[in-house]
Amino acid sequence: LVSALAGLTSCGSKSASPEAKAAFENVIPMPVSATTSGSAFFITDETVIIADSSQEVRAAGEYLAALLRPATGFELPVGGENTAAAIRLSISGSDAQLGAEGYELTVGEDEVKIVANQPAGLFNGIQTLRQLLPEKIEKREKQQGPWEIAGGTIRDYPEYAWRGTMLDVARHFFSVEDVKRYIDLASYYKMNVLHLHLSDDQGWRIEIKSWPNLTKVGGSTEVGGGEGGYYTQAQYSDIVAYAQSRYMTVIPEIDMPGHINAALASYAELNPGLPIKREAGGPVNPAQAESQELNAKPVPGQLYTGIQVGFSTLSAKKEITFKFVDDVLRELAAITPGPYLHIGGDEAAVTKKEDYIVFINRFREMVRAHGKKMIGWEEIAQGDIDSAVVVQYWNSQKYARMAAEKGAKLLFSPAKKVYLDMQYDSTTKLGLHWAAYIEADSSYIWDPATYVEGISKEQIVGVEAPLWTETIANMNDLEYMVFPRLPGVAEIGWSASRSRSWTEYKARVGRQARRWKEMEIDYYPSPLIQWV
Ligand code: TNX
Repeated sequence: LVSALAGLTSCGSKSASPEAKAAFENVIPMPVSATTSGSAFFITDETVIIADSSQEVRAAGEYLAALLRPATGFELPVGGENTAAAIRLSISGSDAQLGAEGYELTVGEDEVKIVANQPAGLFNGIQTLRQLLPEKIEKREKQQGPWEIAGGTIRDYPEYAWRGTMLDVARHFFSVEDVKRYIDLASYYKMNVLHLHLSDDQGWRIEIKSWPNLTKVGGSTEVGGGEGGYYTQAQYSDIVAYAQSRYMTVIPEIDMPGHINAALASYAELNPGLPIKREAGGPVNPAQAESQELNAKPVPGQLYTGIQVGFSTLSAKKEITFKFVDDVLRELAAITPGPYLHIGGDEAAVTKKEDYIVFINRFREMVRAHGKKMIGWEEIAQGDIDSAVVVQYWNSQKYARMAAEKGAKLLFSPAKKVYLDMQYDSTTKLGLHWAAYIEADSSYIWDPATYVEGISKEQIVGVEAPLWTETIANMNDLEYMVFPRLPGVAEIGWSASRSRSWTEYKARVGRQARRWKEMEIDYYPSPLIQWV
């Protein structure tokens, strides 16, 4: 109260405190433009949220109220016109520059206004508003105010349409609650895609009603021999709906024709029965397991809990293979409102090259037949792909260029920069380091538009940071590997490269730690960043 009163000038207008102004200047991802006016707005027990122009705007208002009520203890009713001091959410539709996800946030003395063309823009504006408030706003119990927001204007819209993260729930299973928390953490930084890696050698995590053993057998374990788990279709739909409410699209991945051992262990008839022999020149196991148990040799067709890669394949000779794939893709398409199905396609080291191409081409047809677009890891560039396909670049510039030459769009996930399972340095206990040690600076200092020679910005849909979970078993591990790197990747996707600098960014990210503490995020306190 004292500092709120101190902000009152003689003529009754309120001037912003240095802390509120600092918050205004430290938003991540960095907005396109942000100017402070010198005044301030205070959320009080009289504040109302005006958001009634449509059901979705109303939902955004309710979402905002639910964020603000616990810490402020205020009622914050959501409704229509009112004379009281207000936070007003509205759709204008006439500001082309803002696009589908942009917003304009104006903080005056008596009103906070967020205007956008689409509800997704309002949602993004709300994330910015959260960062303008004192960090204790993130606490779930009532705190002492004042709830000051510095006055000013922020105009903001993203550089890339696709800003995502992948969670590997196959190597270690993560519960529906965990996935929802991850959605909240990623959407806080305006990420809009959640890619779920739903199958791999060690586990099958999505119920397929026509092939029940996939989850019954294939879902029964995980890396290290834990009990694994899977999502029923109803639980998956619950995740999808939760993501939608945060304006995130779920992209489900079934990894094929390699990384398929959990399915082979569930249905013997899918097993090609081949001896394990890698194709000459195929990828080597990148996951250098340190423990013997994790390095255990897989036995074809039996459940596997180690972390070797590149040893399993579907059989292109068996027609049942394609019945299986078609059933899986059909059921998955039916519960996935997003436009994409991810078919994996990586590290098929024991699949013959001619078979691999047959697989990719047939997968592409099936995905199309079920009304979706295909996305796959960079190796699918070898198939007959076109502009309807998205290729996810992770390691090979050659494949990335091959994909671009065929007209495909590229999603950028360079392992050396954005693989969240890579260790920070040689002392990091979790994670792997086959691609690189990736400190906070390295994951931030790169530009998708110039990273691969021969590929320009127009060919890139965006960036995605994958979290592979061979060594990541729970939320604490996850948060430690994800923070502080994920907000940096979110900024690479959102903010123009010309406005980005590590020196400037590291000061902003250092100030986020106070928010992370309130949100109980177990971040890695990188020594490169001054945490304040
Ligand atoms: C490579 S990147 C993989 C994954 C592993 C990861 C470990 C890619 C498409 N495949 O199967 O989990 O390395 O870092």
